[in-house]
Amino acid sequence: METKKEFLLECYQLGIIKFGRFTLKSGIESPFYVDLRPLASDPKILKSLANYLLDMLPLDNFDLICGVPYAALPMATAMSLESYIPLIIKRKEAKAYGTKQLIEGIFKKGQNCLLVEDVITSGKSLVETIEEVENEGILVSDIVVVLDRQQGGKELLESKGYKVHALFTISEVCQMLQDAGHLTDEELTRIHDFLNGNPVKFEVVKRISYEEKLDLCEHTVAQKLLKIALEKKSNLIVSADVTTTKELLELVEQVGPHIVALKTHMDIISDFDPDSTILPLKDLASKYNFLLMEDRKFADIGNTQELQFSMGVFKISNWADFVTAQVIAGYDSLNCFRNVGVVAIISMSSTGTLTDLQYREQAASIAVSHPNVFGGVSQNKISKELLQFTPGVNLADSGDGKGQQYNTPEHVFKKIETDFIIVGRGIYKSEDIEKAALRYKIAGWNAYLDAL
Ligand code: S5P
Repeated sequence: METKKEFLLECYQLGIIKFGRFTLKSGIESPFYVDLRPLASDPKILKSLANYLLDMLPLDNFDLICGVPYAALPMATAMSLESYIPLIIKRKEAKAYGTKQLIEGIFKKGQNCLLVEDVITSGKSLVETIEEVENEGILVSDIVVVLDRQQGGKELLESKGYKVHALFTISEVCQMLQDAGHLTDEELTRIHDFLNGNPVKFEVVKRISYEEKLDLCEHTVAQKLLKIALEKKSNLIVSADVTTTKELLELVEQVGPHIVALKTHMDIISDFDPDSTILPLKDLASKYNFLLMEDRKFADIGNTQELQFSMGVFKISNWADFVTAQVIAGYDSLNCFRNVGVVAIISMSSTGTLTDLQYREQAASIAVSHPNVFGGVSQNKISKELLQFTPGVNLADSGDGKGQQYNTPEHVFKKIETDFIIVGRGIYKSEDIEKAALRYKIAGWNAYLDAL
């Protein structure tokens, strides 16, 4: 079985929790908004959810299950199917005709009923529901909820002698989402302030423009990239993960006019040849005005990296404008990349990446201080002095089944203030490659403008 965190991330993809600025029914402004109803639209998730909830409970204690209408009805039904505990249904209002009963289904007075609720906030509506169920002669001792918003509900019910079992608390959810790169440090602080009853500051911090970045970033490659971005009104980098020279050059002919840089993994080109692969590529780069980014992700000691960079079949130093490198081997390992720019890998887009907060902070501090480094590949906001590159961008998919996790251009420009999006399969696997490139270019540029 997947971990609770993996399960949460799957649920998150259904859009059950949103971060921003929301006005609640009470008029209060909240930094997050929760709606668990979409969980019922994914049968696999609903079934897992039922089992996660059942696993927390002393099941022998219950004769009946009842969901609080409406969001918890499918959850209670799924739990009943998984546990064989009979379901009863509580109406929102008693029928005005016929039997006038409030509870539908077969039950006897004195039976103990497990109540299921999606979210517990203040707990007041649950108290009312419990009363209505108890008025029918049914006993209630336990309530199971998917999410505890930690706004006093659990305490209120416990003070009345009920046991509340919550699968997740909002703090736990936010921490998991932050670890997975879906929530910034500022958003997390705002949520903690909100939960602690402190005033929440919603000031909208505008992201910095490419013009302002031109003043901040001195590295010549950074300057070139920013100027191309402004000229072409593009922040798109295409990841050309194709495996032959022919495919590579055909791809570039189509995407060239729309990109600021072409990202390659030259070691996957099966017929690589400096003359027939690199020379025409260089020509296309000057024809369409874009830079060449070799995504080699160097990760060795300086001496080995120096050899990998300038020797071997690919002789990257002869043609790349900039390269990616891990910082795992430390500051000095990056000294060998002379005459090119380096983009440091600060965090990764894949599930289970080891680039946690502590790693990211250390990686960023090397990146900011090293003169060869002008940027970082990151899924989180990084220092303004670096150009930020974000892969894992796709308008259609949320993942690839192999660990890749996707975000939209909107998310990465607004939430993590990236400077360049890196798109691979979203473009080169598309039926009309040129159209797809244009679509991502426009989406990226508009998302950048919207974030300003
Ligand atoms: O964290 C990362 C870093 C990189 S550079 N996640 C990534 O996906 N990449 C690269 O971006 C990856 O090696 C691939 O070349 C590209 C993403 O491709 P896509 O097809 O998933 O868009």
